[in-house]
Amino acid sequence: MIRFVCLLFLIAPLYGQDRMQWFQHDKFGMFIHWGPYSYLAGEWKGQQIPVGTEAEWIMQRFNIPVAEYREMAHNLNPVQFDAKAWVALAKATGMKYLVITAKHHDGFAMYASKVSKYNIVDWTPFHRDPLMELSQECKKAGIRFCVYYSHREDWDHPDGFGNNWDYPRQGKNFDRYLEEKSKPQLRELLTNYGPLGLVWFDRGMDTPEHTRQFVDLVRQLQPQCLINGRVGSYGADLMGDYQNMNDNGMPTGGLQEYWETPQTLNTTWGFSKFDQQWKTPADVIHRMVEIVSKGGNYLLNIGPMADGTIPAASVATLRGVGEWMQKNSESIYGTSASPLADPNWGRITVKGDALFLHVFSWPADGKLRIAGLINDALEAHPLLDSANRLAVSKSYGTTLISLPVRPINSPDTVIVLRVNGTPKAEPTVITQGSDTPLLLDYSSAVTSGRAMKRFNRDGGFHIAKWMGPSDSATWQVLVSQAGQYHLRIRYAAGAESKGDRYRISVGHQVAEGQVLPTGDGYQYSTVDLKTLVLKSGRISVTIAPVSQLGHNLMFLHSLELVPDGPIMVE
Ligand code: H79
Repeated sequence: MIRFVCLLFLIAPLYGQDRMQWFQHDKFGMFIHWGPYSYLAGEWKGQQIPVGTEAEWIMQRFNIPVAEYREMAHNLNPVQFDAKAWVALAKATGMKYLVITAKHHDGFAMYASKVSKYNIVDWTPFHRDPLMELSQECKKAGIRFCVYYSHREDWDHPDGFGNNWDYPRQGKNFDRYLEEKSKPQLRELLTNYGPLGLVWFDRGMDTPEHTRQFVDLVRQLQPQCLINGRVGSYGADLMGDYQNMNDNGMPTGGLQEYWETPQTLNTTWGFSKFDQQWKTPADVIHRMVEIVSKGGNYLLNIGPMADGTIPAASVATLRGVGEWMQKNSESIYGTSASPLADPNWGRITVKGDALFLHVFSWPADGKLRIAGLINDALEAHPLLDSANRLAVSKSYGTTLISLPVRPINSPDTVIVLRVNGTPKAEPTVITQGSDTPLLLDYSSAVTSGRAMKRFNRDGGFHIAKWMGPSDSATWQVLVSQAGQYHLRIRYAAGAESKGDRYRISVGHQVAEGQVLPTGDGYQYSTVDLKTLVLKSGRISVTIAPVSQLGHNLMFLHSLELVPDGPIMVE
């Protein structure tokens, strides 16, 4: 029995890894928001959704009665819809997966559902199933077909979350909604459309128990299908396969888990006739490279019109991105995050012993500077001109590359730099200004063991997953002002961590503390630990649990060394 359990432990993470391979490789997906809200296009009885807010929220925003919204939904008739053309556009843009709203918060199903007549086949004159057509075209094109399903929010069902204008909150039986609609529809999607790449849930779930039921349903019907992080209750630990940043969110980097950021092409997800704030191909390429340079995936949205037309401005932008991808995608697919700090001229992606230097702004002196790279440079050339060997040198820890006079492929010219072995960075050293606290947070930490830098789904970042003394985080700190410092720790912790001991070494000095729970979710609070006297000079600071724990020690936000008043010069 014990042996069997051990075997499961060995295999389980491998299974997870295996499932994640395509996701990690592919980087770039198309998100599609399409539903009855697309017909309203941001306007209801003369009232407009302001540019900058979500047009697919129109039912909730204007408290449109269910009866009236249902009546409106009969008008959806996307006669211009062309699954082949949509998939071809995704493919030409370099996107490798496609996620479409099977049901958004308004409760309308964009596929042939037997669970509720409130779906595009039964409710509209269109009588076709766009998800079936898209899934078939995706299969032909080698694009992974995926669905978005809003599993908690439903403004149409009397027991769903969110519609308190038609259905008072007090009378709701949420379990009934889950059993009658949410789970049966998810079951249909997992059964009728072939293998799904992933299911994209939204807005979390109310409890970990309910979340578990959705995770189990996906695992049971399609074990290879990925589950996004928003399946879960936001206060609890991740129960999906990867994290999502907030809508349009961008981390500062350093995350050590699988993640994806959903982003808009203008400022809304569902189509709005008012929103013309389109991103340019350069904007999209720069965002994509930034995301990939930090180890994430980019899920970029289009909001087709009610008739099935994709707005011309979106098509134009995607075509521009596609032209760049056609030539440069080697520097995107299958790459991983750069270990180096963000350079001011662009971003860096990494594959094997190659660094792809994405130059967004051309250095005026023609010299590209890369700080903190430990490896020796072997050779450099533009990705699109491999015969053009560029001179490389190293001086005072900075690698210098002499660039061609002009960019080869604006808005992002890629230079390939080959080095000896896997690219490694000099550790970040935290320095201090005058009388300012030294902040030791996730971004400059080096983690060991199981300790991981993570996103918390409330929009913050922390270090978690420490279970024993070998799971640690370390910072290199340059103290320039000798004197007295207050050591502070900022963290969130659940009840299970109460009394857990942790140890912080600051140079040769040691401080110990015991975890105090901070409540449910990620309610960070700051605790003063100890006053220390520090000399000036370089020290390392390390934190780890004192003993083996059966659970996570804490969600560490940061350590702080706060100078105690004016400081005497040594
Ligand atoms: O599907 C897209 C959004 O509709 C969905 N997620 C992406 C992928 C989403 N669900 N919830 N939220 C986004 C956040 C909710 C924001 C809100 Fe509001 C702020 C809801 C009410 C206030 C923005 C402003 C929307 C309506 C008014």
